[in-house]
Amino acid sequence: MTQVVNIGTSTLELVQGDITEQQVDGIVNAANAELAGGGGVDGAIHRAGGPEIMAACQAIGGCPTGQAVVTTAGTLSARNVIHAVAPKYADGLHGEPGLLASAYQAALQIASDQGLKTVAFPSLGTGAYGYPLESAARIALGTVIDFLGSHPQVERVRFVLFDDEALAVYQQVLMEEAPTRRHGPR
Ligand code: AR6
Repeated sequence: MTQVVNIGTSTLELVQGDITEQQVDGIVNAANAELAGGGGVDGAIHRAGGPEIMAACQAIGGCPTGQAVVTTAGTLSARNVIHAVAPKYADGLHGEPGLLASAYQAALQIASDQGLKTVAFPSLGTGAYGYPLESAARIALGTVIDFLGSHPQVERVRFVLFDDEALAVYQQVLMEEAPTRRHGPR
C-alpha cells in the first residue's frame, strides 16, 4: 500500500520495499562517516550498484555525521546515490535530533542542486545506528515536508520502508504531521 500526500506541487510517498529497486533519479544511502560500506541499506546499495560506487566513495574519503555526499549510482537505474550519515543514537541528548535532521537536509539539498526530481530515502539511522523509530520518523518526515515546501524543483520524495513496523510508524506520524504542515497554523 502506498500513502501519498501533496506538499505544495511536490509529492511525498511512503512505500514498503527495497530501496535498490526504486525507479528514481536519486537513491539515498544510510552511510557511515568513513563511506566504507557496511550492512543494511549500505550493503544492499553497494551489492546492487557494483564496485563503481565504492571507488567513488574512496575517492571522496569520508563524510561528517549529519552531512551527505553524492556519487555515481553504478549499475543502478538511478542517476546518483546520495550518501547521508545519520548519528549513532546514544540517548537523544548528544545532538542526535539536529544531526539526523541535518543528514536529511544535506541529502535533499544535493538532490536539488543536482537537478534530481525524484528521490528515494530509507529510514536513516533506525537500523545499526539505533535511532528510535518514532522519533526518527517525526524528524525525517518533518524535515522533508519543510524542504519540499520551499523547493518545488524536487518533485517527489519516496520513503522506502523495509518492514511492516517501520511502514506503520511512518504512516502514523505522517497522518499526524502532514495536515498541520500543509495548511499552517490556524
Ligand atoms: N531498503 C530499504 N530499507 C532497508 C534496506 C533496503 N534494502 N535494508 C535495510 N533497511 P541501516 P543506519 C532499513 O542499518 O541505522 C550500515 O552498516 C532497516 O530496516 O541500513 O543509518 C552503514 O554502513 C532500517 O530501518 O542504517 C552504517 O555503518 C533502515 O533501513 C550503518 O549501518 C536503516 O538501517 C548506518 O546505520
